[in-house]
Amino acid sequence: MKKLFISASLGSMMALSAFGATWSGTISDAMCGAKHADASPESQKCAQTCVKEHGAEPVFVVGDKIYKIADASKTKVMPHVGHKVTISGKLDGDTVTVNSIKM
Ligand SMILES: [Cu+2]
Repeated sequence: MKKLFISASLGSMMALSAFGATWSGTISDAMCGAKHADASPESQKCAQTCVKEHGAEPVFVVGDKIYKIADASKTKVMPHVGHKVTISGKLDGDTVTVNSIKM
């Protein structure tokens, strides 16, 4: 009976992660990566310059992990480059697909 319960809860956990998850982190740029995780005014300025003027890809920094942003989600993160945000979405390998993003 105990074994059955464990496999059932594991199954629902897996279903949940396939369905979506929420992370808190910082939108940075691929050139500077985790350097902008503090979201200080300098970091915000640099990340925005990197993305908008140097064409760096926006990335999502969570702790010491750096995730890519799915192509279809890039327009959603653009207004938040350099900001600390909470993203709800789906993780596929190291690429995040954004459902919703809030500061
Ligand atoms: Cu930068």
